[in-house]
Amino acid sequence: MEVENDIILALDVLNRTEALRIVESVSDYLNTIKIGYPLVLSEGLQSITAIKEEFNCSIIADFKVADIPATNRKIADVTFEAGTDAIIVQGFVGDDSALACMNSAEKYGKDVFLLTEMSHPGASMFLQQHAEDIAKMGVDLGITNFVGPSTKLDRLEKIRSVIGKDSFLISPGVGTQGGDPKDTLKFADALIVGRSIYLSEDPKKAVEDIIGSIKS
Ligand code: NUP
Repeated sequence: MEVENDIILALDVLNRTEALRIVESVSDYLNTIKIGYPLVLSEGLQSITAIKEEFNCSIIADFKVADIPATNRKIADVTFEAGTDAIIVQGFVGDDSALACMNSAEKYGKDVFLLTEMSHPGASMFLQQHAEDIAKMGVDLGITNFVGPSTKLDRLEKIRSVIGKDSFLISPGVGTQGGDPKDTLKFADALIVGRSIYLSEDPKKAVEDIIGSIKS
């Protein structure tokens, strides 16, 4: 996936008109948008289709898919039918559940991102202890796209060492959650940034500031 300026916008707004306005304002700089439950549960899966059609951008559906294989397969199929380019899948549910999403992605010619460890403090309670095993499971399955936290760079470095330098690693937690853009890119290929951009009075300027801090 070619992520322009190494920044993925997390579009966690609840209104389609606002979503379109924000994407429009940053479209000179960004070509990859992550859409999750907030927008899709508010405005439907068609909001993915609408944004994709209007801006011709890549869409990553952040559904953190975490069910039994048969249900995962249905979720992934419906998501790809809507025009999504990639889907984020939880690894902790095990290889058969991840494989169901991979099979769907293969059928539609799309991608799976495997979520290894999460960026929030509570992730240290359960998920962190298994993150490297989850990453290893992904490698063994042939997954090449991963998600890891920018808020814990030592953990991000470990995940990178498990998945190897050629895997594609995207990292949420930059900005509002405390992660630093430039430091994160020492280990990740692209940043996921939400509130620091979409809550800004000037989202375009917010993106320019992040690009500036990456280049500084
Ligand atoms: O571990 C994760 N942390 C995280 O924040 C995995 C995620 N997918 N996310 C998502 O990234 C989160 O749901 C939100 O969409 C985005 C971060 O947004 P923000 O903290 O920059 O506003």
